Amino acid sequence: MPARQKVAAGSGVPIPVSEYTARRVALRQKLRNAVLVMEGNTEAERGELRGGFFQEPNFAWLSGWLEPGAALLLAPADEKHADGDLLFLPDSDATRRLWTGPALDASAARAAQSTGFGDVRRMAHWEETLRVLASRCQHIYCIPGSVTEQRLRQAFPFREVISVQPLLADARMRKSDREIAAIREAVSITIAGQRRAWRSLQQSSYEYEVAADLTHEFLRLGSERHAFAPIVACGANACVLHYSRNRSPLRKGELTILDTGAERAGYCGDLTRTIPVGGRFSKRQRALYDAVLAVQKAVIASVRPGVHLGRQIPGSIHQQALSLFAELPLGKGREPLSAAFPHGIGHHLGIEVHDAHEPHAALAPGMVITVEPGIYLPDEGIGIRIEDDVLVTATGCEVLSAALPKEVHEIEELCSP
Ligand SMILES: [Mn+2]
Repeated sequence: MPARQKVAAGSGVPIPVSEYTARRVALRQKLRNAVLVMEGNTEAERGELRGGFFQEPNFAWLSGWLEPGAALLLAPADEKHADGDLLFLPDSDATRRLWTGPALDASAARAAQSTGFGDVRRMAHWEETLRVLASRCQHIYCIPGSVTEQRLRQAFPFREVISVQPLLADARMRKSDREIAAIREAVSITIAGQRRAWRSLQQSSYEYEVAADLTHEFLRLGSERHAFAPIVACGANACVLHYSRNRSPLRKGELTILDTGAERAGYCGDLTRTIPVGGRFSKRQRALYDAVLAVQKAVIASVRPGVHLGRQIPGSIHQQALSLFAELPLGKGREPLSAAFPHGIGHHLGIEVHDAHEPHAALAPGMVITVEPGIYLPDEGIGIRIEDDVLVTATGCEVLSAALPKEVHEIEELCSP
């Protein structure tokens, strides 16, 4: 194992407010006679006592504003709506300061400058401004399924309320250089956590001890939190795809799936390795592992602009993985492994671990996806998944997590006592 990696405190890759402004400018150009209405999460939402306040991801992506109780309005980028880049903030009164600390509000002299919005107003002016903007536009865009959507339908029965999701997903799929830099950091911390977890797996008695070491390594290296509940799944537990109880004993000779991701500067990593407890693969485990690895490498070699990810799309990398598994009759009764591959080949990665995406969009440069074939044989107590994070480039792809070994001999070497 290498010496512990050092990361200076606070050396994240914050996205500057100018980039958030640019995101809104680009979106406003697509609004066409519609106003976009979005409310951030409030403190009452999302169980913040357990996990801390968490901003609604679309709101965070579009505003960079991570405090509760805010809202925004965007109008089309035309002459009629030159003033259409508005952030609304709750007043920072004595009660708010007592419970949540000092926060910028609309009365601050540099509110617009420090948030990058054209105009920052008090939340008290929200309803009135919304009415004015909505009266000028034919449609209202919002996040489907949100409380905002219900309220808009009641307040504006003669306006068409439509989903902004396709527009946002289209923009969010293509990562900027700064977003890619943040993902690289998240991936690098995730790699450090994986390496530590492999070692921990050989010294621990329970899955949760490994999860604890993983968490320690992530936070120590400056990750804000887990991108998702870490999966440490030994033996048959590995066949439960989103297993995260992590309460079972580790049994020597069984394979353990470690599926985990650090969040860094708001962006996620997501890596899976399958590691034997005791550090050695059995012959059967090795044959299955090498099959999954071969499929994963073949799929990664196909990732390039123009290729599709989706399960249903003919010729997609998902279908490629399925047909490769179909040629591998490695089930207990020599059935093809395709029957043991139940989930998608991967997903987009960004500020959310399963990031916003348009299901029918082809891959394009700047997109970041995971490639994670897996097979699950509960009768044998074997689940195997191998997952890397991959950046689509102009000519192919770059494996952002290439520094984390995945060959059997490398794993056995690194896990040997
Ligand atoms: Mn994943």
